[in-house]
Amino acid sequence: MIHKVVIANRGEIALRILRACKELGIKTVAVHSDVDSEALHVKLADQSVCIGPAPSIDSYLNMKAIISAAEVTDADAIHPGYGFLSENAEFADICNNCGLTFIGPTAENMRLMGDKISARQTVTAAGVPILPGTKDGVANVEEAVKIAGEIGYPVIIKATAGGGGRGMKIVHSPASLPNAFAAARSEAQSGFGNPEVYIEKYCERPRHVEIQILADKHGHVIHLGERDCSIQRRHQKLIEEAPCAILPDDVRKKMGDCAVAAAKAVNYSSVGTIEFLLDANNNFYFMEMNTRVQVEHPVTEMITGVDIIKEQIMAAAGEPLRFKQEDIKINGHAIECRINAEDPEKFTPCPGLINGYHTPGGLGVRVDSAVYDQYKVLPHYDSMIAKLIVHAETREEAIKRMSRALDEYLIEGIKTTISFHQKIMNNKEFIEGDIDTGFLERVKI
Ligand code: MV4
Repeated sequence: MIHKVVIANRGEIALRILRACKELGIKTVAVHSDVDSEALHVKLADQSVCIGPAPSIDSYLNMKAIISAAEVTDADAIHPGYGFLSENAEFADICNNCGLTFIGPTAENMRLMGDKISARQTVTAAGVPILPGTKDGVANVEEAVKIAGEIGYPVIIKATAGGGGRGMKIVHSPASLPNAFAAARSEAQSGFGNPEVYIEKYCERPRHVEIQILADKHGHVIHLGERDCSIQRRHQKLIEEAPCAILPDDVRKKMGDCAVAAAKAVNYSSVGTIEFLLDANNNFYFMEMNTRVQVEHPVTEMITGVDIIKEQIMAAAGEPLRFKQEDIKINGHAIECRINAEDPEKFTPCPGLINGYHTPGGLGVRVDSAVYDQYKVLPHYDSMIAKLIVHAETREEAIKRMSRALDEYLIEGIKTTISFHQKIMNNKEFIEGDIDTGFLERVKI
């Protein structure tokens, strides 16, 4: 078993991991930057180590400092959380070479799924549907024009080394292809250090539906159902829910089976997510795999009762999965609102001192956060300060419960997105479940 974990992250996810470790009887080491010494994850951990100055590149991304923190505290494992080093295959290799258990998938899993072309090829071989597109990278603009003509417009150009929507180009006609192709390659080079791009049929107004995977080191893979993450703005998810309001049971079953097949195809271990696009006719297509625990994992925890972080730690320790697929039952409906320290109209960051704080409570309400009264939200890091999660029997009740909980949530001294979420909970289309990834561009909030 694992005895002591270094939590290589900050904020609510560091706290989430710390809580799972405590319940498992595992000691915790917080690492933190110079400016994070008052952070809750530092206060609640058994030990803490300062790993560098405020900029992430010098602290939360500083591999040497994090490995040293594990060595000086005699820890035997590192949990990377999400973001930062969580999908860095080199870091996973370094952990293993230093005799530390990386609580996540193998470096090989990350490399295979991090390369979007190899991911497409691997899941296709496992029978998972993908959108029509190129099998390999597209080398030049002549080839791009030819392929796009065959697929039919609109098409989307994506970076092989990309992900999460960055650097994508939608192309509606042959005339605009050359410029878009050149721009996509140059953005791929500057953003990911690799200019290679590929082309897919562009799916209009899709829903973003993803399946939570749980896999151990013995070849067992199960899924915990789906989440609908369509409410997003510029590739930043803002609201997630589980299950998806409109997914027919037969499609749900197929999507779950495909996600398990995709994970098995790469011999995956740990928790992970298979992202799909769902079109208006309920056809679904593989988009990418996230080889980490995700921000929105709590909605799945609420409807399955499974502690995803505990399972992830136990899987990393080599324990076989405690559940079979038939043990997983979906119960009710859960919604998560990401509350950011931002201007609720412009979505620009608003760091500063929290001067008055009260969290909502009551049946079916969960707050995952690392802020407190008189806490200073820092400008150096992500602006998400809390996740408000509710659980109820039906979607309708969950929306009402979220609205009630948002009303109770008091955060003074800084601007937050609470009022934005309140408007969504009262939006007719959202209430009717009529959502897709274009929702926030289309609907006047
Ligand atoms: C697409 C797409 C439409 N057609 N691919 C965005 C995130 C990255 N994983 C891929 N993304 C998309 N890929 C095809 N062929 C639309 C998106 C997309 C999107 C997907 C999920 C959630 C929000 C989105 C917002 C804009 C575009």
